[in-house]
This record gives sequence, C-alpha cells and structure tokens, in this order.
Amino acid sequence: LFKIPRNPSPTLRHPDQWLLLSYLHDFEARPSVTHLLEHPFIKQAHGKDTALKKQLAVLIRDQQDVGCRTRTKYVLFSLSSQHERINTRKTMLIESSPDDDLVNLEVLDEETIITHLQKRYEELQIYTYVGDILIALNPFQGLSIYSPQFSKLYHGAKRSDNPPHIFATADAAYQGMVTFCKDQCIIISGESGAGKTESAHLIVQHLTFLGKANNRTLREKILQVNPLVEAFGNACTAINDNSSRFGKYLEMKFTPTGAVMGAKISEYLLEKSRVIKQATGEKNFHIFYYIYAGLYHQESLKKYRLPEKTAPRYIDSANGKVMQDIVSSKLYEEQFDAIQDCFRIIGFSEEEVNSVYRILAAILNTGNIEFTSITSQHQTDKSEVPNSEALENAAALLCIGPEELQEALTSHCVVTRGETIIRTNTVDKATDVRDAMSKALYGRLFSWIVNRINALLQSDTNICGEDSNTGGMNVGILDIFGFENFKKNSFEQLCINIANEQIQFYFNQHIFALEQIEYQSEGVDASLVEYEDNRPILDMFLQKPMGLLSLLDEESRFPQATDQTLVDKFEDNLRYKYFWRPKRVELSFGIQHYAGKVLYDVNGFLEKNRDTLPADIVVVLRTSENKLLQQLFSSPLTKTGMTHSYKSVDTMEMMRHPEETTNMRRQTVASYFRYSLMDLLSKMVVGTPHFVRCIKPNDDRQALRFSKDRVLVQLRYTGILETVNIRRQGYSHRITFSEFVNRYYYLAFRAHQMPESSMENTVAILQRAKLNNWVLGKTKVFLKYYHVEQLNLLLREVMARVVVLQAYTKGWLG
Ligand code: AD9
Ligand code: MG
Repeated sequence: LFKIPRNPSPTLRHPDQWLLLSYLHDFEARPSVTHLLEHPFIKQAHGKDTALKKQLAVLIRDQQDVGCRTRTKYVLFSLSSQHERINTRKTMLIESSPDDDLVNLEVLDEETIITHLQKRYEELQIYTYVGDILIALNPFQGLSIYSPQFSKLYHGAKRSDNPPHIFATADAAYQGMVTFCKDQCIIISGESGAGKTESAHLIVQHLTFLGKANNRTLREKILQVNPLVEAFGNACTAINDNSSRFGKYLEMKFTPTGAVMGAKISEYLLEKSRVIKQATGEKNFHIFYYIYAGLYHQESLKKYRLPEKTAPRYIDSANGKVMQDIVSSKLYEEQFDAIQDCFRIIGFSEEEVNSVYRILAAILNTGNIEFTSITSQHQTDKSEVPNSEALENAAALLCIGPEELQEALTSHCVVTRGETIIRTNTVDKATDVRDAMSKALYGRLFSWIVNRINALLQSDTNICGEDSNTGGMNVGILDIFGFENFKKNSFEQLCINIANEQIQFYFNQHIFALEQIEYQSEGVDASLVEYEDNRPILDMFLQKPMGLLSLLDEESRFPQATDQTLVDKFEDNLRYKYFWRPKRVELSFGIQHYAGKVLYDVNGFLEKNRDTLPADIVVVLRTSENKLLQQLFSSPLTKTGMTHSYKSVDTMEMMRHPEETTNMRRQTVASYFRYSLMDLLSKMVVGTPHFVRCIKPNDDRQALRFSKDRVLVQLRYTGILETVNIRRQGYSHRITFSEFVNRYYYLAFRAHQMPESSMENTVAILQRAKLNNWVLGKTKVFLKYYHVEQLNLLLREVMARVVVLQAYTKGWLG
C-alpha cells in the first residue's frame, strides 16, 4: 500500500496527495528537482528506477506548498484527538442514539414524528437528523452546547458518534470541502424567528474553529462580520426582536489545506422602507438606536447635530418613549461599544467610521424636515420648509449647501423639447422626495459597508501564510429573511416570501426531483416519493411576460397607473389557483404560498417598485465634500439597475447556464430582485448543498413550549414527512463509476494498481468496504446517505495509517 503509484498523474488523486504529505514535510521552501532527488525518501524509493524517481520529484515539487505541513499535522491531530473525544464524551455524558434520526423510526406518520420531536425538545435535544438533513427547533433559551469543547467533540467525528448538532453539519461541509476539494453551501431555511441567523452564527463559529491556521487576527475579523452587518440590516419586528431585513450569503474561503483565508458577503434586497416608516410595535434598524445611545452617553449628540430631548421621527414615530429607552438602556450603549469594536477589528479607519455616523445622523435629521404649502395667486402647489433647523443640520452633516438641498426637495427640473423648466413640488411630493433620499442614503451606505468589509477581508489572504493565488475553496452559508405573514403584508413581504419559495424549490429539486430523474434515466427501480412541487407558484411570480413581477413592472412604467389598476391587472392576467382577490377588502390580493395563505395590501406597491430617486437629489449629493458620500453617489443612478432574462427557475438549467445571470440592465426593484435571486442561485448551485431546517416551536418565544399544531404546519409545508421517506427509501448520492473508483480505490486496491474506472471495480470496492443496499445504474452507483459517510471514514482511516506510519519512520511521533 505504501509504494509510490506507477503513473502519478499531474493532478493528484486525493490518496496520492496524502501519501506525498510526509515526503514534503522536510522541505521548508520550494525545492528544486535535483535537491529532491537527493532526499533520502526518494533515494530509497523504487531502487534504481531513476525515471520514476525523477517523475516523482517533479510531482512533489509542483505540489509543494506550506499547507501540506498543516495537513499532515491535521491528520495527526485528528488521531490524537480521537481519544480525547471519547473521554470528553464520557465526562460530558453525551451519547448518541438511534432516535437521533427520524429515518430510524419504525412507524412513520405525522403523529409519531411530532411526538418524537416533542419528547426530544422537552429533553432539550433541539436537533434531530433526517438522514443528512438537520432539523433545528428554536430553544428560545441559551444552551451550554456551543463551547469550544463541543467544537472539539464534533471536529472530524463520525456523525453517529455524537447527538445531532449544528456543528456536525458545519463539520460535514468542511470535511467535504477538504477531502474532495469541492465548494460547499449550507442552506438554512425556516420562517421568521425560527433560528436561522443564530444557526448561521454557530456555523461560522465552528468553521473558524476548524480553519484556524495560525492567524488569530483574521479569525477575529471574520467573527465580527455578522454582528456588524446585522446591526445595519436587522431590526425588531412583530415576530422577532432581531429579524433579518436582508438576505445574506456568507462565503468563508479556505486554502486547499483547510486554513481559513478570508470571507465574502453578498447581501440581497435590504428592506430600505423601514428607514422611513415602521409598522406599529416595530422598530427601525438596530444601528440607529445603538449610535443614539452611544453618542448620548459620550455627550456627542451635539457634534452630530442630533436632538437631545426628543428622538427623531424616523426612530420614534409612534409612542415618544424612545428617548427614555435610549437614556436608560445599558444594552444599546453596550451594543454601540461592540459595533465600534467591530469596525476597529475589521479595519475601518476612524475617518470612515466618522463618515458613517455622520450619514446616519444626516438621515435622522432629514426625517425631521417638514414642509408646509404656500398658496400664492399664481401657484397653489408649492411647498417650503418652515423650520430650517433640521434641514441645516442634514445639509451640514452631508457637507452640502442647505439652499441647494431645500431646492432639490421642493422643486424638480423637467426637460421638454430641449428646454429645462423648474417645477415646484407639493407638500406630499416634497415629503416623498425627502423619504426617497433617506432610503437611498441608507441603502447605499449599507452596500458600501458590505463592500468595504469584503475588501478588508480580501486583503488579508496572505496573513495565513499560504499563497491566496493557489486558489481556494469555500463554504457558503445562506441566511435569508424567513417567510412572513403579518396582519398587514406589503411589497416587502411579497419579495421575502418569493425568495422563500425559491429556496423551498431548491430544496425540493435537490431532495426529490434530481434524485427521481436520475432513477429513471439510469434505469434504477426505486419507488417514487410524491412531494408538493411549488414550481407553478414560482412560475406565477417569475415568468415573463405574464408573471406577477413582470405585470408589476409593466404597470410601473405607466405614469397614470394606480395601485387599483395594478391589482385589476393582476386579477385579469393571473389565472392560477394560488391567486385570489378578496371581495370585501379593496386593493388587496391573496396568495397560497407553499407555507400558507397570505393576504397582501397593494397600497404603495407601484411606488415601492419604482423606488425613484429624483435626479435633482443625486446632483446635490454629488456636490458633497464628504469623500464617502461622493463615492456612494458616483455610481449610476440606482443600484436597482439590473434585470435578468428569466427563462426558468430550474436549478439544473442554472447549472448549465450560470452566465445567464450576468445579463443585466437598469430596472425596478422587482427586476433587481429577480436578478438577485438568480445571482444567489448561481452561487449556490456550484457547491454541494447541506440543509438545515429551522422550526419555530411556538409563537410566544417561550422556552420549552412545544405547540404541536404550529410544528405540524411547518413539518407539512417543508415536506419533512416526504423527506423522511425519501431518505429511507431513496439514494441521495449518485456517483459515476469513474468518480467512485477514483475517490475510493485505495479501499480495495494497491496504490500502484491504478484500477480501471469500471462497474466491476466499483462493486469490488463496495464489497471490500462491506456495504449493503446499494444499487447499480447504467453509469452510476446509487448510494444511501450513510454509505458515503462510511466510505469517507474508511478512506480517512487508511490515509491516516499511511501518514502515521511514515511519521513513525521519521521519528516524529517519538
Ligand atoms: V428572521 O427570518 O431573520 O426574522 P431567524 O433568523 O430565523 O428569523 P433568529 O435566528 O433571529 O431567527 O432567532 C430568533 C431568536 O430565537 C433569537 O434571537 C434567539 O433569542 C432565539 N434562538 C434561535 N436559535 C437559538 C439557539 N440555538 N439557542 C438559543 C436561539 N436561542
Ligand atoms: Mg434572521
């Protein structure tokens, strides 16, 4: 087994790489071939076969990278930590059981599953597997299962050794990436308040633990990314005190040897309208309260021209109590300190942070600008700013002239037949322009922060001691806003819920559709599982030219259109059973989503979709002397400037034509949204997916309260029962014979044998690994989810033996 392969290929097979590790261990720098030929290991290998030796030396030289040392150490560490894990498990009284996986239940009906989950929840076992999918019930209380000791316990462990855990999912993604050099993505879904964002944090925590390398700074930076972005993108809603108001795809980048080397966030569709108005009982984005409290306690409110007695309208539209909270809440003040730390650790300059605060303070002042109408003999639709304090404050913070700002708010230029005419704005129009400016400022500031974080985490790639140009791999973590159904649902909820439809569709494609298509094409006789396909609903939204979003765009282009004409248009054109128009409620329509019925209020749909920012405002903001502000408005008029030619939401299609998503041009919120979804999918389809399904056990956010009805609804619409069935009966892994032999030949053949990629050799390997219940197709072998775990485990054991044996021969292990 330990002989050097006869024909080492230029792109090494994984086992060969492992074998080479120990040879490489001795070389500090990139060695020359002559130097390598002198190395005792190569000298000893293969007696007098000089040609082979030379080939080997070239191979080693080309594979040489510092990371190989890390990898050798990693294997040695895994082995030594195996004993430690067993002991820890004993002292922590942690035991796995067959009950951990719903697939092992004898009876498989809703009642059994729900009782089972309830029993586990009441014993604080919030996690349960359905094969390789993780169900996570929100505990609504702090649990002591996320310490570094737990990270160690789950590190490289067999899934069946420990009880289910979010760390096990993160670990599986990491192992998949390191072992097979393939990108991975973890898709977290569930309704609002189900625990997606918390799960995403825990995954990042475990991944930074795994990819630690020697780079503490980078690790600390990555851990600050989520808290910083969430301060700007999360807010308190009626359902969740820390609700994500944007979608987030965080890619953690690793070197080929698994050391973390950076991170990149992509943000999707921030709910900007929250800046100017919030529903009753809801709040603005967290950051406004944090900085208000922080500046208040630092006695710096004056510096940022913020009022000291009453909080600005944008953050206190309803009850007038916000100022009291800000003064008395220690929490806001602590959060402000934490955010300052985040900025500093990630690497923002003081000047940048100061500019961010100035823009936030300017937005708050802008919200306080009021308008009154002036009626004169000639004009009745003119407005002015009666109290100029807020206007002057906003202008000063934005480094622009107050007169110019007032002008841009209360009038607009129209070009007709080559002539520029200035028209005045009514009070309503001026108020709309003011709010549009605030939304644009906040939206662009948010995107700038995200881009800046990406730039700062990118430039760090060399700290970890490995060359970032060697190409890395990544684990992406998707945490979007969950499905929402409020008393009043608007355009924002529609977008959020369509995004959730898309994620559910992606799940269905992976779990059910692709699997069943392959059974048929490979001639495998497996029973088909029926599932709720939500594709028709998605088509109703996304199809061109007659889908709901296209109709909305079309109507948005008519200046005379109203929300009434829009909803009539929907009714006339959307002939789907999922759409209805309630008789009694004017200006509304209902949708039967995969996760339930939602009634949408059409008021404001057209304006929200147009999301226009008058050119006059952009012109004024561009005159700013503030560098950051200049940057924010130097790009084309709106960020919502993209569209995507929608053909199909089929993820298989996406895999074939990822470039489709880059076809964009300027458009509305709806078309930008469509583009965002496609962009997100194109990122996801390149990786091996891992699914986490978050479930909310009750609506009162109470620990240990398990509402059977609420859970049952979620189990039904997420298709958990069908998932259990397909995981039990189905074959979740379909691998071509050639890939299978390539991956696992070490389990049955000698290294130098280089077996042919055939069905016979596949069978030989499977038999040698003593696996049962697999099925052969025409070109692929069909495996159950647990087969792959067993095979990988065996492979790792064999490889570890190689490394350990060689480590012994070199005396590394003493
Ligand atoms: V939304 O769609 O962004 O509105 P999420 O993200 O699904 O929603 P979130 O992760 O924010 O929900 O969880 C809601 C609350 O549940 C958190 O603020 C915690 O108080 C609580 N939670 C969720 N998961 C855990 C956990 N693993 N341990 C402890 C938890 N508390
Ligand atoms: Mg969230």
